[in-house]
Amino acid sequence: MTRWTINRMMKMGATIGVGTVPELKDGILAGAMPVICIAEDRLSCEPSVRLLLMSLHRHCGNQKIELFYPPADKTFRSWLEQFPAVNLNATPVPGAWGWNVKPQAILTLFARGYDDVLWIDSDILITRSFEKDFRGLPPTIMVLTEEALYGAHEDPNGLRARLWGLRVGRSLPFTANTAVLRATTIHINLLRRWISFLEDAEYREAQRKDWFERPAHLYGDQDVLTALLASEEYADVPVKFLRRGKNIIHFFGPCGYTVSERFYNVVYGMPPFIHSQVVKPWLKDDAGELTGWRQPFNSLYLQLSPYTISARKYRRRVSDAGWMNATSLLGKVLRVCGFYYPPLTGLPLAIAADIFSLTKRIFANKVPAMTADPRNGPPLTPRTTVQS
Ligand SMILES: [Mn+2]
Repeated sequence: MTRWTINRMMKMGATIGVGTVPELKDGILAGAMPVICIAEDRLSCEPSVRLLLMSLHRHCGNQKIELFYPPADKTFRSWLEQFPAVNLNATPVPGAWGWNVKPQAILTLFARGYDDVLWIDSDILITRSFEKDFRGLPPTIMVLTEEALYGAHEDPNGLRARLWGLRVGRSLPFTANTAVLRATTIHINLLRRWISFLEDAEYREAQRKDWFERPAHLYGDQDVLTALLASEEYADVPVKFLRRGKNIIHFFGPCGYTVSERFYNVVYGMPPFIHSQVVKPWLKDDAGELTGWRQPFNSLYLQLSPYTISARKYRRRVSDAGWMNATSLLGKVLRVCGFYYPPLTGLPLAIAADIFSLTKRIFANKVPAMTADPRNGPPLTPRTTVQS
């Protein structure tokens, strides 16, 4: 990237708040890495926070990390001393509520003088360095991940923007999943707008309902960001999607780790991020919540989770590693047959799940597709600001 390109990008940059363009520019030219931001407010999720920090340290060395973790006690604080690059904030993120914490946390760090932030969900495990994906990245680019492969994977013709009543400026190739999210001070205006939408009464009301009762644009915070990025106002924000399988595994449900993703990983190696989306194996109650006719399948599949298999590397460094064990004989057998190698453990189940979902798709194509009524939105004018 040339200095000319950066100057041009800076001219394109929208609202700049705290943090100055020259500083940001110097950082990018120097190939600086964004500061990593992690926030968790549940004591029950401390096992995943510890695993994330251990795996970050193992693969990314002394990368600067800002951790928001209000339940931090004396034991946690002394354990944390082995990671000098981690700054503990034992206070809640200002203005955050429930899951809705990401834009607030990132803006808090901007206010402290950081200008380039990489949010990582606390339910992610790092398997290798991801520096090459972020070092020296143009500051205009927002990095997100492709949503997990399930019903909400797509955002056809700016569906979420239309449901919010926004004019559609582009159609994103997938719904944005914000488990990994890079933003710079150039995106301050967008982040503030994201917060204002999260404060919307309709959104807040929807969060009190079950997932299946919520409309697509009110599922969660990432659906709101998807709507904004597809809207005319923010259609010029360049977006880079980290791809499912290649850059991240969203282990969620039977399609959480497909056969093609597994083959890709066998050939090219594991992606740097493994996301234990929705079901958290370290929470005993969560694993027990699996119900219905798919329960035995899902329970077995969870024992073969790439997150859990990869977490086993750290089992001697955690106080309770019991949840990392397989709970059934079949689970143990499949782990051994797969050589405890994440792409292979669970492969037989992934084949079955892929065949099932393919069959479902073939039958679904025979009935008219269900589409939401657009409340608003002109014909699409596709833009070319999405990279993947
Ligand atoms: Mn998550």
